Amino acid sequence: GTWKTNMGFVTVYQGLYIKDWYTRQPTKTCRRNRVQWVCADSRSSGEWRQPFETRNGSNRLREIPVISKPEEHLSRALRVSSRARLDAVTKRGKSFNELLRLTSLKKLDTFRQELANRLETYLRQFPRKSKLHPYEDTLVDLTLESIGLNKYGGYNGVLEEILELKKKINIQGKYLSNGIRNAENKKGLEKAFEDAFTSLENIYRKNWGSVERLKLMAIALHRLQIADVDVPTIILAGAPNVGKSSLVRVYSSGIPEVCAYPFTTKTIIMGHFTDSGRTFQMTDTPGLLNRGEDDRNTIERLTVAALQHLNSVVLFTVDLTEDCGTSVADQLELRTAIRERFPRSDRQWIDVLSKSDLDEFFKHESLYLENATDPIRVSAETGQNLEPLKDRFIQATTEAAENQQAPIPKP
Ligand SMILES: Nc1nc2c(ncn2[C@@H]2O[C@H](COP(=O)(O)OP(=O)(O)OP(=O)(O)O)[C@@H](O)[C@H]2O)c(=O)[nH]1
Ligand SMILES: [Mg+2]
Repeated sequence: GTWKTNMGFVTVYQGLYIKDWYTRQPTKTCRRNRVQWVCADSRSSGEWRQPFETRNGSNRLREIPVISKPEEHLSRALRVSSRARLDAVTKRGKSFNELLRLTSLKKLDTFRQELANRLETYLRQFPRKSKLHPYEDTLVDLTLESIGLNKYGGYNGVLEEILELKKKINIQGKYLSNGIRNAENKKGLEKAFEDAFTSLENIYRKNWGSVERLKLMAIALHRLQIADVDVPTIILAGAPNVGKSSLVRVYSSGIPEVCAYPFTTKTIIMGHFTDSGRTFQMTDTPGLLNRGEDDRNTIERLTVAALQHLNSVVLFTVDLTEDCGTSVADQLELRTAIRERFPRSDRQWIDVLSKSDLDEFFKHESLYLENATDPIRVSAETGQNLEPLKDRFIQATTEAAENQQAPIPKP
C-alpha cells in the first residue's frame, strides 16, 4: 500500500520494499508490523506502526510504547524550550522589546508542544482496546485489575486521563500566551512569561499521577508473556500437580518449575518448539480447581480465557494415580465443566493420562475410560508414549488451523 508521510508518498511492496516518491528510490527495511523508513538521500527518516493490513486483532499488545518517567518528560520539555531561538528572518528589523516578546512566545509554545506532543504520541501508539484479540483483551483486563488500575477505568480509563491532560496543556498554553502578547512593558512581559511557565508546569505536575499510571500500565503489559495469537498453540490444562509442567518441559523451550506440591505454576508460561520447519507454541497453565466460574481467581480466569480464545489444541491432563491430591471424580467434573465452556464444538481436545509409570495408575483407569475419548497414557518419567502424543497434537493443530480458516457460522 501507499502512505502519505511528511516527506510525500511512500509505497510498501509486500511488506518488503518501500518506494519513496520524493527521491524515487526504493529504500530500507521492515520488521513485522512496523516499518522503518529512510529516504535514500537520508534527508529524513522515521517509523510507522501498523502500516500493513494485519489481521484485525493480531498481536497488537506488542506495539505498546516505552513510557518515560514524568520527571524526565518535564525536564526535557524545559530544556528544549530554553534552547528555542528565533530565526534570522523573524528577528530582522524588530525592536528589543518586540524581540523579547517573540522569544518568550516561542519558548512557551515549544514548552507546550514538547509536553503535549509526547502525550499525543503515546496515545497514538497504544492500540485501541476494541482492536485487541479477545485473549489479549482478557489478558489486559486481568493484568490491570491485578495492579489496581481498574479503579482508574482500566486500559481506556488510563488513556482517557492522558488525553484530558493533553487537551488541558494545549488549551492553557494557548490561553497563557495572551498574557505575553498583551504585556505593556518589559517588566510586565517578564512577569507574564514566568507566570505562564509556572502554571503550565503546575498543570503537568498536578496530573503527574496519570502519567505514572500510564507508565505502570505499559510496564505491566510489557512484562506479559503474550501468546502469539497466530501461531498454533498447544495448551496444557488440568488440576494442580497432575504433571502439566513436566510435559511442557519435555516438548518445548518453556522452563516451568516442576514441584511435588500443587500450584507450582503461578503464571501462564509460553514455550516454543519447531517441527518440520513449523513453529508451535506450548502453554503451561496453573492448575484449575474444580469450582464455579465466579470463584475463580485471576490466573484461573486467564487460563480459561486462553482455552477459550487461542487457536489451540487442549491437552487435558489427568492424574489417575491421585498422587496429585485431586480425586479422579473431581478431575472428571473439571473436565466436563471446561469442555462445556467452549463456544466451538470443533475444539481439538486430547485426553492425556499422566504418570503411567506408577502402579496406582491402573486403580481408576476403568472409571476414566468410560468418560474420555481415546485417551493416551504417558509418563514424563519413563518417556512412555511421548512421541505418539507429539504426533497426535501436531496433527491436531494442523486440523485446528484448517478449521479456523473456514468461516464460523453465525447463530
Ligand atoms: N512418577 C511420575 N511422576 C511425575 C510424572 N510427571 C510429573 N510427575 C511428578 O508430579 C509432580 C507434579 O508435576 P508438575 O509437572 O509440577 O505438575 P503440574 O500439573 O504442572 O502442577 P501445578 O503447576 O502445580 O498445577 C512432580 O513431583 C513431578 O515429578 C510422571 O510421568 N511420572
Ligand atoms: Mg505446573
